[in-house]
Amino acid sequence: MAERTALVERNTLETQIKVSINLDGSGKARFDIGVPFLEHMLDQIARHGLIDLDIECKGDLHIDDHHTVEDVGITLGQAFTKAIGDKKGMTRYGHSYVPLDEALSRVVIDFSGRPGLQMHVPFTRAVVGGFDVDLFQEFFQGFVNHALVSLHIDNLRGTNTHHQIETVFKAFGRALRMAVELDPRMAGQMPSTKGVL
Ligand SMILES: [Mn+2]
Repeated sequence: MAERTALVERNTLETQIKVSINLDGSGKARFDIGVPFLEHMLDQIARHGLIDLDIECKGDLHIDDHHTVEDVGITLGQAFTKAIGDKKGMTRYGHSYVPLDEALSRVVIDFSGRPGLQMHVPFTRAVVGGFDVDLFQEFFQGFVNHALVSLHIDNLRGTNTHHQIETVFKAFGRALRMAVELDPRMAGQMPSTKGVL
């Protein structure tokens, strides 16, 4: 099996980012981003997706977290596209429900080749861990636009904001794992009757 790894660098005047990824990893993670709550969430993707992730970002945090969060999402999406390659033998679809105490979220993903985001998370607070929760939409939109996926995110219930978003990221990690998994019964075929994705 070819290694499904990628290293992507993305440099703008606002952020300089390096993302290294291994889709068939064990959940090893290292982050040097400077936004601790985002790092805590990215760690969920690695751990629950069993994806190795190493992300460095020097961003314009003196302005706010916006460019950093959005651009990490973009670069992570680019790294997925590169690591996945031609999608032959890949499961393609993934979904997961994850609870955390009172909170429950569902994430459904399709590596369709077409970007689309439906994110329905009724946050009970505007800020969590010093982090502006509006930015999660920016993160996922950046990811979707560059990983070329349909992504449906629903927080079904929850009153604690930390729990609401942590269940989203854990479910996202598990849905990713399912979707990128190579299915030996597919014997290298494309997961589409069109023959391309
Ligand atoms: Mn937590």
